[in-house]
Amino acid sequence: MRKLNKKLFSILSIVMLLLLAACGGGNTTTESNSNTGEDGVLSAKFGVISYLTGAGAAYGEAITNGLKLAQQDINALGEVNIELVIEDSAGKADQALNAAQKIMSDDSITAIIGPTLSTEFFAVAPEVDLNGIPILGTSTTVDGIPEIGDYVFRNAVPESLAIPAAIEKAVERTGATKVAMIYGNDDALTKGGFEVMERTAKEMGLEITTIETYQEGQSDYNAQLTKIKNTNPDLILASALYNEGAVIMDQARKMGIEIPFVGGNGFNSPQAIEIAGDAANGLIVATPYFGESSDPKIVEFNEKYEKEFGKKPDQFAAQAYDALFIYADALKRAGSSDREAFRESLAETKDLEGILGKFSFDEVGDVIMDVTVLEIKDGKFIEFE
Ligand code: 1QQ
Repeated sequence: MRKLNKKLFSILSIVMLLLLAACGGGNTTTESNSNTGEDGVLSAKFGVISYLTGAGAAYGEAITNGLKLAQQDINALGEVNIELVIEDSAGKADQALNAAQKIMSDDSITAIIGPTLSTEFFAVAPEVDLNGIPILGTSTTVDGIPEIGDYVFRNAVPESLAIPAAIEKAVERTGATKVAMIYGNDDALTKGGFEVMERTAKEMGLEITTIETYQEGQSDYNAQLTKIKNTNPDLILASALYNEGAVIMDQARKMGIEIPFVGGNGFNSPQAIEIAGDAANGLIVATPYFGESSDPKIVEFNEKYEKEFGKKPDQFAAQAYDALFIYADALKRAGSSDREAFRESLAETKDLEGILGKFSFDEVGDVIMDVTVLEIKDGKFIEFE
């Protein structure tokens, strides 16, 4: 409803502007930040807020690398020219908001990408939305993100789509009936992921043996894991970012807990293997990006990324890469870097072919994606058959 009202409002504003222009109403151009270079190529600046320093910095590194690679590829096509203004949020909501304020005060910036964590995004997006600046989350997976407002979009796989797929496959394959749960109770993603896990477990009639919680940056999980071990579950559902999740798995294996873990989006990172080593074996996640896929688009993306950055991409890099193509496509169709025109055409994104498949926004600015369930085996993410 709110969307409709806003849409009506913006249509009326455009009609008013056209009328004023027709009446010779003076200074009525809407192209405050519309930009066409000497070469005739439409250009736009996008602000990026990313988790680049701190314990989860590998998320932000993958995202900004994905964006930079897409920027090169888009600019090389010569249809539009994109400039990125990148700010570090350090994974902190207050720092993300400072970065957003800096970006919002620059009238030459058309739209924003990020921040990385849902916790940060929930702090930033309502402000950005109020200021009429389009914002797109490439990694923010919690329920309710696009519903923040008309200027808010995401191309990240929703937790409510990925987690049930992972749990269903894990249960189907292991025959599990009893699950223990653990999650971080001070982060939007880990809490949101937990809610989806609990709902799914209940819907599937699984017995929940215990629900344990931890806090950001915790290093000792002995108490929680002892409790889990004593309840003798078949599976552990863990809603964690990689930095805590990998430590939990490492300590669990050291305590002799060998059962599989099912994680949400936060756990789907090569960093889980990097940090936990062999202890990460047995982690099951669902993802829209499978690195070992033989899909030529994925193979080409992997090669380009590895050549540029000397390491393999992950889901976060792939989603960010597609995100900038979504922005470039909206910019082309808008024919202007004006924020309002850009928002209108962004909302109309339809069947855009990305490396993660065909992309459209639904009417709230959310996305439906196909996911593949993966497990870590012998230190590698492989398809979970
Ligand atoms: C969120 C996430 C994180 C794992 C992004 C890095 O999905 O906070 O929504």
